[in-house]
Amino acid sequence: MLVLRRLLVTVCVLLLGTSIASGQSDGSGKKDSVGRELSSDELEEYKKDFIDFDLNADGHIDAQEIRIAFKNDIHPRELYQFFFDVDQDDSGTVTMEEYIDYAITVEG
Ligand SMILES: [Ca+2]
Repeated sequence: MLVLRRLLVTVCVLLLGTSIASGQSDGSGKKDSVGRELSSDELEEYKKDFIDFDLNADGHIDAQEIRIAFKNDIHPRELYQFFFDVDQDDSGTVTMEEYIDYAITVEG
């Protein structure tokens, strides 16, 4: 009985997820706890995050800026992994767009 309940819940979540993902977006960015639609609050938060990292405010986060932000308390492998995950065009730096895309997948 419990398993069935859990399955049903899972199916409901999946259905909700797909209908939101494939559903027509009205572009208003309405907040939904299940959906991946980004609220403007979240977007602002990610933007602020990005700006905190982007020390010289050139619109790109580079490895040096991340090292400084983490006060050198980041393993080179972690740094490499971060860029591997986030730097979609392999430019060696992270743009705000790339950062937000990444933040959405991690948080969602
Ligand atoms: Ca920068």
